[in-house]
Amino acid sequence: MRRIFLPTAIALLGVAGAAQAHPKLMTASPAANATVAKPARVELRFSEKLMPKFSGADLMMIGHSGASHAPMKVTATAAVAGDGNTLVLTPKAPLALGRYTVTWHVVSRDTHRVAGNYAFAVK
Ligand SMILES: [Cu+2]
Repeated sequence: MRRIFLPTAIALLGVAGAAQAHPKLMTASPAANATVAKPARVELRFSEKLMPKFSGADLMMIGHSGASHAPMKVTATAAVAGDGNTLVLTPKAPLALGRYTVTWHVVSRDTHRVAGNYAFAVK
């Protein structure tokens, strides 16, 4: 029975996916692979309104002084800004010199989940 209905379900999902837009990362600050002076926050602006409850990001330090190390989580709070489209990650303390990764996940109001990650450096 399952085998008969599964293709139909997949076809329906395909149609729903095409009709509604997935949230797309439009701009990031710091930008991917950028080297910046101590940023006060990380801002990720998406093409769709986000559901704050299901959207977040982690900031990891992955190296400094020219050497890599095991990812160390940076204490930070993630929140969706007033525009509804921007995920803001605010570190508790200023970021030390080094290399970082941002790993984000967002769910748009039409319930589509998208995730990604990128790296930047603080000089
Ligand atoms: Cu470090």
